[in-house]
Amino acid sequence: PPVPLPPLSQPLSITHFALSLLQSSAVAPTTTVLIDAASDRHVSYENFIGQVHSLTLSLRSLAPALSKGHVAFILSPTSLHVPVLYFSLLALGVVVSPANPIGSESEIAHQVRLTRPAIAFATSATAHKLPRDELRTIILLDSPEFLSMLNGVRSSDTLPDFGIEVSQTDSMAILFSSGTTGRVKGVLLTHRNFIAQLAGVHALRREPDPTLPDEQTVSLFMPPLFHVYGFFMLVLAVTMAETLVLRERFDFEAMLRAVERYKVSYMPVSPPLIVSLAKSELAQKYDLSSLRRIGCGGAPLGNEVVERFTEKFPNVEIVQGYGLTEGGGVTRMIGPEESKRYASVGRLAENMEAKIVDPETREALPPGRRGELWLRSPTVMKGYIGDDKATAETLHSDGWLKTGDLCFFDDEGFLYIVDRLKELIKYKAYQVPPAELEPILQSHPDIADAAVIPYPDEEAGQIPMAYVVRKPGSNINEAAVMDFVAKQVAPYKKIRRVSFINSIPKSPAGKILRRELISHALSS
Ligand code: AYL
Repeated sequence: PPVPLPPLSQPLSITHFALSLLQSSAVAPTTTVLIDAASDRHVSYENFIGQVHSLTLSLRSLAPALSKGHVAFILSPTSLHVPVLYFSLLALGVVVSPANPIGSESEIAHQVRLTRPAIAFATSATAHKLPRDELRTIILLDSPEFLSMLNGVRSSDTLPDFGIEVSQTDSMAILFSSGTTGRVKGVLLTHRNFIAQLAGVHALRREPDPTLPDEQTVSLFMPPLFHVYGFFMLVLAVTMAETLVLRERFDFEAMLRAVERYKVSYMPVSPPLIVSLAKSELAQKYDLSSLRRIGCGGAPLGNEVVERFTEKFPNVEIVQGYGLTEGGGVTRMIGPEESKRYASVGRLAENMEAKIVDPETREALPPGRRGELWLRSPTVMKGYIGDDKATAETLHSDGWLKTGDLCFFDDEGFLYIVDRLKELIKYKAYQVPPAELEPILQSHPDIADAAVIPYPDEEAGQIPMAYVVRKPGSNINEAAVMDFVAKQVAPYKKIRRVSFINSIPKSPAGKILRRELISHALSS
């Protein structure tokens, strides 16, 4: 039976909603919820809720006080502590803002300026990247102080309400995305956004699936927990009483070993991992027979890749989903028949409205016609924090969100992603905004002008490519350009291809004509 959306007037944090769904699944409290694959540490449901309970009490009595509406900035690799931290902060109404721990210092400083956190959580490996003078309190997740905050309550089967009234419309998280244009922005999400999404998916996943044996689902988590995909999949997995296997860093062979060791049945991934599984000889060395289903989202998945993968793993079903930070998970596939439609990303999720809009005339188009996908749903963000202009350009007052993706629907409601209209480059499903790299290139004394575009790549999907105009007299080469940028950005944002050109094509208003550069790159 579908889970009804709770009335909007009811105060409810995402933590309390998720745990109430967990309780309705009648899971044994001793069932394992979290496993750290590197150390083989196991945490049971009652210990998890006990840690959340304990940490929430500790955080509430911090001095200086941490209270509802404050922002907590989190800079940590995946660990067993991150889920506990999320659930505790959210129970208190504190807004969580997790950032990529491999970000550069200037990227992180920009994110801290956007979110104005009251507190930051880091690890002894990441803390040095935080701008100390802008942060009153920094707590290290691998410190004895934090461990003692977790251990005040040994185990617990329910979470008290802590006397804090969290409205569903209260802010819940600030995640990072560049949207359709420009630099990284803070995407403000509410508790309601995740509640609506959980209610929708929970309804689907509870439908009996005759192809799956009735046993504990063990999920191995590939997407990072700071990204909307990993963050949401984490909350969902707890809600569904799954066992979650976490790994601090990605390592292909360690991943195969973990699938074998923990009999993993489900993995949410992004396309590059399916490419690796389809191509790698290593996969043959491990017993992966427990694997039933792979969820894939975040970037386009090629047909040939799926065919190759299916030949090699005929018993593993690939269920594609499409989504974006600003709007949550938008589509999904249900069951083996639907998931054979390789070219489609599935049908609309619960509570989601969509239209295909002609980018020029803004006219809504019928099935079969291509245009920009617009979305309206209770999962859509409140806006970009502190950026009314970008919010107004993306989110219309009547609730429609422009995705910047070129798409069409077929007659049966299946969605197909054709291309990306927005500037965004996706390197292995990571966001690379050209607007961040262009000013860096332009700051080089030998560079007169520059533009960055996506270039197709089999393994990564796309790589960032720079078109560079040299200053008169300069003979700066490809390697020097790449090196200059690499020193200033996170590794996934590096420029990996350079071409020199006499001038960057621009519109009369000075906008870079990226389409022209992309056609130029593809034809040469
Ligand atoms: P962001 N196929 C093609 N392109 C995709 C797909 C897909 N399946 N999924 C995402 N994209 C692109 O904010 C598209 O251009 O979130 C989209 O606008 O980092 C952009 O990536 C959004 O990038 C899920 C499944 C959340 C996916 C997600 C969103 C992950 C990416 C929950 O269940």
